[in-house]
Amino acid sequence: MAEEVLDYLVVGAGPAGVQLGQFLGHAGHRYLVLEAGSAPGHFFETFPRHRTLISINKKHTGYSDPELRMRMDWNSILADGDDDPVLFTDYSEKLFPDAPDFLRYIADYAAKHQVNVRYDTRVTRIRRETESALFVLTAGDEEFKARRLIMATGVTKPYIPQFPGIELIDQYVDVSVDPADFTDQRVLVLGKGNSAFETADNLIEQAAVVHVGGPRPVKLAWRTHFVGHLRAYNAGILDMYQLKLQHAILDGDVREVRKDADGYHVKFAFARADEVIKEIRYDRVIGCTGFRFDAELFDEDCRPELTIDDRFPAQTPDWESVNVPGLYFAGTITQVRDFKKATSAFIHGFRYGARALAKVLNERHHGKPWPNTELPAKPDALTDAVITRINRTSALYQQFGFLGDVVVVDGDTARYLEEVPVDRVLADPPEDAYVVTLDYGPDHDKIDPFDFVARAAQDKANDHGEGHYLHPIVRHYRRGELVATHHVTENLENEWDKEVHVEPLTAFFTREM
Ligand SMILES: Cc1cc2nc3c(=O)[nH]c(=O)nc-3n(C[C@@H](O)[C@@H](O)[C@H](O)COP(=O)(O)OP(=O)(O)OC[C@H]3O[C@@H](n4cnc5c(N)ncnc54)[C@H](O)[C@@H]3O)c2cc1C
Repeated sequence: MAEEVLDYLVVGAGPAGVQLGQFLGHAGHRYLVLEAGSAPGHFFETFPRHRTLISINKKHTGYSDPELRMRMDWNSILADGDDDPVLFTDYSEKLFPDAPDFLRYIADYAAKHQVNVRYDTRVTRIRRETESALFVLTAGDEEFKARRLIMATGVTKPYIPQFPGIELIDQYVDVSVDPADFTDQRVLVLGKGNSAFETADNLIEQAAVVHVGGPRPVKLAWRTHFVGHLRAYNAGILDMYQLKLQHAILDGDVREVRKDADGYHVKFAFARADEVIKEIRYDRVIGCTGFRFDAELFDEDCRPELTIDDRFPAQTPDWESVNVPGLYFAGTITQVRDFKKATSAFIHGFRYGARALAKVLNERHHGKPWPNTELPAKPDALTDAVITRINRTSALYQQFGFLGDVVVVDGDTARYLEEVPVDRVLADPPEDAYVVTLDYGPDHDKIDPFDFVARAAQDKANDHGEGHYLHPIVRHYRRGELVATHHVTENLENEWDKEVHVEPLTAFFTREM
């Protein structure tokens, strides 16, 4: 192996690395996935700690179209050229499934597709040869070489904020998950992401007081539409807070933690109240402050630049490192591209990102253009193509505003390209192009989700208006400049095939062409 030079090395056999392996293999590239664990999906052997996935597994949809079913199946990964895919919905009946079911699923996927993974192989150093620019990865006493490297390592290190006493507190990664260990205790959970609320939710019956604290106010997923914000599923503590049942949410920063025989003494600076800093006593403090990418493996001369508090690798619209050519990223670490907006942090988002990355690699390194179909550059033909896609696509539905279909017009013909990152299109814009996305309207996260007056856009032609809820948007760009936007009106059941959807769209294309 030492002397073999591969087209691609992929580090990590989580859902992203395994799926990418399948795509690379199917395209005929020479690749190898290196995985520290003994089986695929190693992350899910430990996480989520409370063993329930937050990704929806809606098995019963009433849809027969497999593409539509994927809109409700957030855990299956994709496979290129497979008409009979392995689907997670066959592994669990539960809407919020158990992590061990995902492990069974991903092992079967990897076996079915014979994904080329070397298990029990932890990469400890990544360097780049000066002359050849090859990536050289060290694992144990072996070296692996490739022209290109794809990091699909997930978030491997806890992100730990710094304040005096941080070393005294428990951490999400290894704290007890048995509520009995917290009976009648006062517990502070630090952080306001899903791991914090998952931890708090697990304790609300048994602990006397649970405070969830962090600098930013709680954001509700059903308002922001971001899956990583607080989900109704974990919101029991919010209910108890609002009903004055001891548990509470605190907005502010921990300044210091001290520990003595009486427990933990936490100096908490409240963000909103005038009391500013208050010392509160707890029996336990648990840090649930998120995770980050580990760049320490890389030698300094090929270490990727980091962003967002140094938590993630900075990436171009091609998922390439901004400072290390040939180094790409896949999986949850691609969430920097649509941070806290769309779904690249989660399987149901990055599975489409990984599929698009495979197309990017084919285009950039193997001379294969982005797959496209040709159609007449006529309003009716464009309308037909767009209406057909928006009524089926799962990729644009999940990766709202981030992936788009692109119609490139050139004289009498047009080319239709599916699922291109919107920022990639705009980075190198064609002369004349339409970008089709599904998206929420502007300020959608500022509107009360239960204010039905504000959301009355449904099924009214709103050529000039903007729906708040998920709906198709067609934007016309000339040489990268936005010249016109059309909103296809909202529909309760996401069926955009009525006259009210089709006719205004045709009129839009007629005006613009
Ligand atoms: C607490 C928590 C709960 C989550 N729950 C969900 C959920 O329910 N649904 C969902 O869609 N997303 C969830 N996520 C988001 C995300 O973690 C998962 O979608 C998924 O694990 C990401 O897949 P991945 O392939 O990018 O990375 P991972 O699944 O983390 O896979 C990375 C792989 O790389 C391997 N690896 C790392 N470093 C090395 C190395 N140096 N050498 C060799 N191998 C290495 C690891 O062993 C691992 O197998 C959660 C995240 C957190 C933090």
